[in-house]
Amino acid sequence: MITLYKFGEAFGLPDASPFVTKAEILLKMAELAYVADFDGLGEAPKGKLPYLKDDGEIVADSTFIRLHIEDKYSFDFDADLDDRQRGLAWAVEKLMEDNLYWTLLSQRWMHEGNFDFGPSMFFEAIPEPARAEITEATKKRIARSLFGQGTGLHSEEEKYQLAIRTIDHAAAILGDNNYIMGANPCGADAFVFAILAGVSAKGFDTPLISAVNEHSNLVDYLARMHSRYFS
Ligand SMILES: N[C@@H](CCC(=O)N[C@@H](CS)C(=O)NCC(=O)O)C(=O)O
Repeated sequence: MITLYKFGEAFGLPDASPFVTKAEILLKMAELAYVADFDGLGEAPKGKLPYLKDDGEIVADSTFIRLHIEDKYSFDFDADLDDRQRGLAWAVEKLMEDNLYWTLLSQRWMHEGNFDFGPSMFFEAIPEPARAEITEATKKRIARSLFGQGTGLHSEEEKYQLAIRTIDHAAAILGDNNYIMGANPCGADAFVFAILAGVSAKGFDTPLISAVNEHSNLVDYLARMHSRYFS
């Protein structure tokens, strides 16, 4: 039996974390049955979600979950792609993980209004005064990771300049295709969907909502992916 450790639905998204959504879509693509567990963060081997347990074997990190599914279940997420397309799909996914994810983190956690609208809910169950202390410590930890990665060094304008360029290029790569690399979904679609849905989630104060919505092909793509994997 497979257990996927996740945060849970939030902000109108299948999960608060795009990496969890990626892992969930990968399981669905491979048609593997799984149960969700919402209490795994404290035991997470890498301190992050997602991870999964598959017949006692623990696999942490969404990309290692992909490799595990490929190896153990002989499932090829990119079966329709030639070697060059496989390389491009991997590059697109890793671009999104390295650029858009960090902008998402910054926009949710470092912007007071967005924090109050979004991530503050993660702390609601903690009684005061611990709640305020844990909230501040978590924000500081995330700020440090943003600085370490580099996105935290940029101004708001610079962060969004890079993110919008990534979104515009994603729209160009998608073009008239139904999925990022063609007529059928491939492994990269799992994160491309998750992160584009994440940065354009309604209710947050961010230019990335209009940056996504001005591309009708991206809007259609998000609806198509959502209906295919989460309806
Ligand atoms: N490289 C990891 C990234 C996972 C990740 O960053 N997860 C974040 C949520 S988006 C997390 O669990 N954070 C919890 C924490 O830092 O306490 C993957 O692909 O799974």
